[in-house]
Amino acid sequence: MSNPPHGGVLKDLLVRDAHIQQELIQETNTLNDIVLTERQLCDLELITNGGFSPLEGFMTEKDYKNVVDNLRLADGSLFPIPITLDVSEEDIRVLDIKVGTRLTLRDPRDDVALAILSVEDVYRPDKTHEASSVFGADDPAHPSVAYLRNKVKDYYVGGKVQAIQAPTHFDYVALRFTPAELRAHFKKLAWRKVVAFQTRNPMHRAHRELTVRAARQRQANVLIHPVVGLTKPGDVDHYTRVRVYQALMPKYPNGMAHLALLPLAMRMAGPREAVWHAIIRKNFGATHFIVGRDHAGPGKNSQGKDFYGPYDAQELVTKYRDELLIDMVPFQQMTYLPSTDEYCPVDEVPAGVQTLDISGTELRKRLKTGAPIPDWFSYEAVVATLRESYPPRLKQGFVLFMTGLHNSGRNRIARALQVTLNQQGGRSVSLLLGETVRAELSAELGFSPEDRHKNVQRIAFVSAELSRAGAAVIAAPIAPYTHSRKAAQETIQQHGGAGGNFFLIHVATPLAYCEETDRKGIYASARRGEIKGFTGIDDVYEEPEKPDLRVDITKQTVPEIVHSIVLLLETNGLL
Ligand code: PPS
Repeated sequence: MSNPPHGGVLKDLLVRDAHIQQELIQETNTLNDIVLTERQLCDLELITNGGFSPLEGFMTEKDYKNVVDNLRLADGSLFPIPITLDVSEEDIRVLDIKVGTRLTLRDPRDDVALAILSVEDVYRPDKTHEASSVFGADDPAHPSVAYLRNKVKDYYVGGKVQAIQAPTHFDYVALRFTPAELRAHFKKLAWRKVVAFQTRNPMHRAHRELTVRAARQRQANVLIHPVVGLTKPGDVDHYTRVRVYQALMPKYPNGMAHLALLPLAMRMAGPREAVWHAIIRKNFGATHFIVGRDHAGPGKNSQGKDFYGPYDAQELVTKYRDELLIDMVPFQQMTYLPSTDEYCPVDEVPAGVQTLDISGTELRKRLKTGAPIPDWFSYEAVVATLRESYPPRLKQGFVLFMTGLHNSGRNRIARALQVTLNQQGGRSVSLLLGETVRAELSAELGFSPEDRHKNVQRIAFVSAELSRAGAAVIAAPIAPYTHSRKAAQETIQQHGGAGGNFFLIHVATPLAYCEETDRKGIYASARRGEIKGFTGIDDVYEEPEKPDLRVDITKQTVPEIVHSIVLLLETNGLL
């Protein structure tokens, strides 16, 4: 028998409202729409499938205030995190949002109508108070405080929802279970005790040992219940993580453990989040819940200190144990004992016994350099999966972004470099010369500041896509403006794949030389005013202040310059 849901009744709105689905769909044609944000979408999925029972919608002001101040809904039920639907003043006006309005809530990915909200109130939250009460400090170093300040709109709309359908997922569909489905699954397997394990990270041997230990202690089965909604920015993407979990599952004794994905938008609220996680796991039918060290902690605050104490989460869950009715299995950090080849909680290590650990930072470093990751730390299949997503630097793509005046030697260097990198092999090499891009991608653009900016951003977009696929990209536009180069750098670092390898090379050949040696006479035309807004003549070239490399063909030969770029790549572990 699964654990009863929080509040006693599973609020599976999808099942409850299935019989009126057609009427609701009809009604959406007559209503205004709110297209949900990614976070609201995650929240709605768990509201409608009962993961957030006893919630039946987004919180009204009364519930919200009580949750923020007392971790309770207005009716007194324990609920530690505000689940709110934020809208702007303009939304309120344009969508005519007021008490009694019905609104269609739509999936931002495919525009499908997922639910209808009946507005009970519209209110302006005190975000500063929310930040300090819920997250412990109004400190933007906390990702949810930053989110609250920068992304959350100024008003909240409270009200119950009627479910039309669950969001459609295309990834790992077979691993996604609603609370009702998971409960049915446990029943089918005759699992009476289920210890749930929450994670937003890849799992290694320590996690397998910890969960098996928990199962042994409580004579229970294990539910691996990782979050695949929104986690902390910078986390390993969920595609990679799920492949890791899939690689790990066969390491459990047959029939001991089950993997199910949770579409939760985490808030990284530490202790409050742990209580929330416990409630959610209870709704999914678990009887036990593992709370480890620094559960759902967001890391350091702006003073460089941890936001929460390492065991604050365990303490808060303990405080509410009588209401939670899901047993916490507290855990200390696990550590490896080489002498006996086993894992053990740090507080149980016998005196004088040697221990081994690999920190997250060290693991990332080893993945980056391709250095070995020992068997005692992880499993071959897990490491292989991670290495696929985090190729060592030798296999990562990169972008060499060469900026400089017309006829500065940019194109000659870029072509020579293309040949050198092709000779080296190992990566596909893409050359994006200014003139090629102008002909193939930006044919309709001119040379106004706006058009030049657009042109450079298109180059950045293509470079990032190629680099993410592992290519060596040589981009060589004039790119005369600092802000354009900066934006290009950001795009490539964020979207250019593992490493986000971007190098700015300033071809700093002096204008006089560029002009003197310009056989095609373009500078001469510009001087005569036949070409307007020409870089270096009557349009600015803003010199990069801190390029990764500055070269000049009046001081070095092209082979020397190419060699200095090769050395730059080598120094960065890319060749
Ligand atoms: S930008 O500013 O980065 O968008 O310029 P880019 O696309 O690299 O310029 C490509 C070539 O266009 C020729 N051209 C001009 N350059 C600068 N200013 C003006 N007004 C202009 N009009 C045409 C220029 O010769 C560039 O050629 P390369 O050989 O790439 O330097």
